[in-house]
Amino acid sequence: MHLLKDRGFNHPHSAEITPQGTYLDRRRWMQGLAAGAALGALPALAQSARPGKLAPLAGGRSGVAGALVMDKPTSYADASSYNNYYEFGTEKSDPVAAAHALRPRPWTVAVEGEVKKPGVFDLDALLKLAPMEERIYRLRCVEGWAMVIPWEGYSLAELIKRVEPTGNAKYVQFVTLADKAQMPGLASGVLDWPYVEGLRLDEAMHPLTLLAFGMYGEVLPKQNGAPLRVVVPWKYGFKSGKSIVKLRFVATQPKTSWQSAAPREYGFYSNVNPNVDHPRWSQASERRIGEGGLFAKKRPTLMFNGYEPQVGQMYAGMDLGKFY
Ligand SMILES: Nc1nc2c(c(=O)[nH]1)N[C@H]1C(S)=C(S)[C@@H](COP(=O)(O)O)O[C@H]1N2
Ligand SMILES: [Mo]
Repeated sequence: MHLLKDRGFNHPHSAEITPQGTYLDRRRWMQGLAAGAALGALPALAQSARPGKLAPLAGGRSGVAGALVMDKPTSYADASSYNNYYEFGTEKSDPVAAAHALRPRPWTVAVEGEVKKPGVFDLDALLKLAPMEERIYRLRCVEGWAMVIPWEGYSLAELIKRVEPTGNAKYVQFVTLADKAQMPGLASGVLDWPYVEGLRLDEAMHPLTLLAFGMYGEVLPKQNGAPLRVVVPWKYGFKSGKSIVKLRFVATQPKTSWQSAAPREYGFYSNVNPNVDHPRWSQASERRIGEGGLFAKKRPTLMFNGYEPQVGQMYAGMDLGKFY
């Protein structure tokens, strides 16, 4: 209940808001990408008219290679109610129930470490830093389920270029919000807080690495990482940190929360790979959320989550079993 009330929070300024007509046209195009477009368009349009929807946040279709997968998007209802966001609890249904306490404004992102131009960026400045694009990405959770989500944002490289990493910058650490007043899950010791993640600099600069502010043509719901998050589509979902407050450019491989919690299970790279199993389960196949119930057929997991043509070269010569 509180979720519906919560959806009206004041997020983008009017300049960022696209007239609803434009949004609907874009939505039709998006749905047209999916197989069975005529059928698919109906639920999406009905959904866009639901009460209490978030503020529109449109992006032009991305020209980045691989940024628009043809798969049918997961329903907004599933993508915004089946979440991993441990700061709000460890059950899939916890974030949607508890994230109302998150305050996505005012918000700043600090950039520090090995950069020539460190600083603190306000959310409003970040929203205008580069043109928003729509990206339709597969998101694969390490637990074995997957979704297809249309995001709005721009390549993280746009921000990285502006802060000018020094020659010593080899990695980026992402630090996410940890505030007990807003996040009931911090009372649990399940992970080291704040939730931290990291990428090698070339991974962070890859055009597919997205700094996302919205999804499904609206600002990000709190449970999906408002007001901004990273999305790295060829890696397991936990690499895509939500509600980012700091980027640290560093010389050595930074600590990540999941690696600290279970180093044998969660490596720094965590590229989606059907041939490298999790120690406790196979990664050879996956289940798409929203596809039939218990009897839905699993799908084979794709190397690099299907983004091998775009990202495979970054790992040439690496033993992916060792660098899992
Ligand atoms: N701060 C933070 N970011 C996080 C997580 C988290 O618990 N805390 N969970 C990760 C995991 S395991 C996944 S699968 C994705 C889920 O993103 P979604 O809920 O938007 O689908 O967010 C990732 N980002
Ligand atoms: Mo995940």
